[in-house]
Amino acid sequence: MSAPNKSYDPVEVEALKPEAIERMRDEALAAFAAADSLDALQEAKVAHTGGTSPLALANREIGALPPQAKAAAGKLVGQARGAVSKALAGRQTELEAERDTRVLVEEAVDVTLPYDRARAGARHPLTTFMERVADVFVSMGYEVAEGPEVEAEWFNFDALNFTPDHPARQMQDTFFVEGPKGTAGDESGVVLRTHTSPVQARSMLDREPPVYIVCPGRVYRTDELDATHTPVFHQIELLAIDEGLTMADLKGTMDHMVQSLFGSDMKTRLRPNYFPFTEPSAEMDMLCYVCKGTSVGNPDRPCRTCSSEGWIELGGCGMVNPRVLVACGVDPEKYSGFAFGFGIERMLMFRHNVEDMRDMVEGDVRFTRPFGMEI
Ligand code: FA5
Repeated sequence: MSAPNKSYDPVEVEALKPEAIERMRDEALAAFAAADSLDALQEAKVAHTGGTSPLALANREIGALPPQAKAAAGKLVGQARGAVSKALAGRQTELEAERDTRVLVEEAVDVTLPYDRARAGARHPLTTFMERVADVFVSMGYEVAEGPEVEAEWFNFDALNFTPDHPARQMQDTFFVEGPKGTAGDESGVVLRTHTSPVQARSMLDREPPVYIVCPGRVYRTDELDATHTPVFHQIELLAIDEGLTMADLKGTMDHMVQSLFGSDMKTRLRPNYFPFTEPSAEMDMLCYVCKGTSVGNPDRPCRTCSSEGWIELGGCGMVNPRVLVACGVDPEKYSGFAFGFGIERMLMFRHNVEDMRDMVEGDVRFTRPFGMEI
């Protein structure tokens, strides 16, 4: 810095000449404009606005000027520094915006990409749906009952009024664990239960009436695996034994079930059928929950869910045969009861438009995942 000008003589300071200040300003502006990153801008900032920058040094020279020249020089340097600060702030804002845009692109996360982390498991939709159905009956006061999957032939067939020559007892329908009744001189063979109905007999023998039970469980038949059959599947059995029960109670109970599961405007219908353990017996259908019957005779609005039948087959039902009541120690003069049994796989198929039952049993998580993480 030059020595103070005590004599008040005009002094020519090179660094304070207007053209010098202008050059310093323009060099600073050019350096900021050329900075292509925030780091480069920081370097230019130090070089052109720092304590040893040309403009800062020029500013210090003002002190050496005679008083009458100080104001003009101060104004000149001040304007130049103001322009430099403004340009610096402007470039800073531009580069920060560029950085933010780049970061948003470079660090964007594609949330649809599959990721490596092990996914939390969830229960199979068959299990959760079976429990949901059972819950409908639990909320009506029914008790959940269980029975063995490896079952005595007596419970699976005899107690349920299947005659010894009933076709269901044949090897081609039933998995025998120990030979059919009589083959080895045994009282009763041992089977993989072919339905959940033996739990009816077990429940009546275990409990005093009234009996209200719901039994979800796995059953086995020698059916080939195809789009609508599997050799291992699930059923839900319902049994109510009390004084004065009629088919009207059965139908009312089933209407409540379909309304709980499919909507309040649902209803059921009965078609005559035969089961050895119920009399009378019926097949129960529910109104198609998709078309509500409007597709019947209406070729313009075909329904895939019910094949335009208007109704969907639910399962078998009827009033418990008095012979079964007697075999299970219940007085048929005092008590009557109804029973109902249906397949969970078939119900899950039409409820969720599953076209092939094999998808349910093959264990591919791409089938189960859309059902969510219900646990
Ligand atoms: C029975 O098993 C009777 N126990 C039902 C019953 C209970 C009637 C109480 C009266 C009183 P059925 O053989 O029709 O009935 O089988 C019932 C349901 O099991 C069928 O409607 C069907 O949904 C399902 N089902 C039968 N075989 C298979 C199979 N191989 N794969 C998947 N589901 C099946």
